[in-house]
Amino acid sequence: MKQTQWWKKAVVYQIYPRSFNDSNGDGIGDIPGITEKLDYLENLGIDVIWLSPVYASPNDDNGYDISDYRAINPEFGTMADFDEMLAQAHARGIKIVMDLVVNHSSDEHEWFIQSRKDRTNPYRDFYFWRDGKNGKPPNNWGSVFSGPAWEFDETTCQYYLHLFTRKQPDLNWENSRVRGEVYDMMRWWLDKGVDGFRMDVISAISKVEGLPDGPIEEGDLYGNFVPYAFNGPRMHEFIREMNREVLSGYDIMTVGETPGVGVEEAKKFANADMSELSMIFQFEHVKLIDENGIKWGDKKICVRELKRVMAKWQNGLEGKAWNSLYWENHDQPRSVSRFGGEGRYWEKSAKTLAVCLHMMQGTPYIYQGQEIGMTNTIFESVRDYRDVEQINAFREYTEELGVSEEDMMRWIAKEGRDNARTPMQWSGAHAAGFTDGEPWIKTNPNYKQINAEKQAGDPDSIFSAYQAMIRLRKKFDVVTDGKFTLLDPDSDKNFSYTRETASEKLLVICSFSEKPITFAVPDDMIDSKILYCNYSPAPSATKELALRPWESVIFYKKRVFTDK
Ligand code: TEU
Ligand code: CA
Repeated sequence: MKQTQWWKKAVVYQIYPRSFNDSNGDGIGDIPGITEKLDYLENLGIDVIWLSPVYASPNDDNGYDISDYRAINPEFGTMADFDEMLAQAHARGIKIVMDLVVNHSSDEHEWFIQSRKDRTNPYRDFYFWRDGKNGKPPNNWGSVFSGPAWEFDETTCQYYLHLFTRKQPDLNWENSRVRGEVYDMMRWWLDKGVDGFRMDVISAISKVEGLPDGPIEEGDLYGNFVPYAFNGPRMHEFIREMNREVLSGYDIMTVGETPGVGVEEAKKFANADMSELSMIFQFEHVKLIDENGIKWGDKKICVRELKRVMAKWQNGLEGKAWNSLYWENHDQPRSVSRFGGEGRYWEKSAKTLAVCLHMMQGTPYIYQGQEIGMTNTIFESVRDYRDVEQINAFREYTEELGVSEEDMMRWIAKEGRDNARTPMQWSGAHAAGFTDGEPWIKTNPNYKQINAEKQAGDPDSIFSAYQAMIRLRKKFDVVTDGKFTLLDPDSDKNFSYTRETASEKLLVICSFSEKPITFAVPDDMIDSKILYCNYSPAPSATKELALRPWESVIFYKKRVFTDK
């Protein structure tokens, strides 16, 4: 199959189905609800939908715990609804990429049900079963969602490994039967016509033999599994095998979710030779807030650091591999709250974040609601939480680690995943127009001010800014192909860069400041043409450019050559 790399020119929109649009009033977003909104997405201009999991699941982690990889969760609809959505999307030229969650399954998957029955069951080795050590788990690893990464099972008196919740047992990729089953299932979806996969924690599928104890920091309850579970010895071997067995047979897009992966590993994962995946999601820019790998705290993001990380990835993969570009997803807080300015500069900063991300090299991702500037929510009580990570972390921090409830409420409001999972704000009607019933999670109280209905027809809206960024990408090849150079790396006030090819050059200037600042336009871009500004009137490209708070400007120039 010829691999056309169409995804280099594409813009992806992520849907978290549970929170997107409810068609039948049960308070849970569903597949017919997505089909209803395809016109909205076509109008936005996106090319691809990445659909968070819609498979059968007991929902311990909202669908990231799958009990049947070939069935649709009845809460979301039927397989016929899925086929209809796929056909309707394709009719509009929109592709659909599925979430592939195969580092682990649900404990209610048939493989695990078999596996836990007895030590000699043919499925036993589909998972990691180990004896305990003196009444304790086999090693000191902690789970991502609090507590130990091991669960004792009385049926056979052994422990099984789960890097995430105890209802998400890790699949044993060392077993070639596991890999064979996964590849079969992938071909089944691809033959149905889906356009690719986003691969959940794919950097964790190879674990170091012997599963050694992880390093443990003072004050920590558990050891860190990262050195032994991420970037494992056989990771690239498995992905290359998957590529040969499955991916190379289709002209699709693949994106690996790869926490813990740096530029060097990424060059293998997303190599231009197409031997592994199309691209990966790196985590460095969204982990800048973490201290010692821990996301709960009061640390602030520094613009200079953000620029350094983004530039490192832009330059590091240049000509060798392909970047993905994202500020948000269903695991991250809202970008306007995290990197921008809520309040007075909400709109300007949301637009500037759009400009800053979409003019970089790579495939941009828009998370549902980002295109209208949805913000972090307000948690009045712990009972508002739905996310297993938040619920467990609140308990662990306040009960075992001596953190005050007040601090933990504040940290979760800042970094918690439920910020991204409040219902999509369609209108100012009941429950933001998301459902006629009671939503499964509270609506962000600001839906009367921030909603899609208000913005979709307004040429000055954040929505229109996203449309404009998508149009620019389609119109100017330099947005896809241009080499990235960061300008003014030491400034904490602006995030600016150029993109250039042999025939075109872009200058992208983004103020990340609430105060007026000035910016020195490089000589060769003085008097260049303006393509976009989030203020009017737009400035012209003079040597000393005065930028208004959170102003963003894009200048463009065709390059002129003289024959030698
Ligand atoms: O996330 C994997 C992951 O390592 C992190 O993004 C992590 O969930 C987050 O940082 C916790 O703060 C993927 C999915 O995107 C996530 O929704 C799932 O919960 C997780 O895998 C398990 O499937
Ligand atoms: Ca529903």
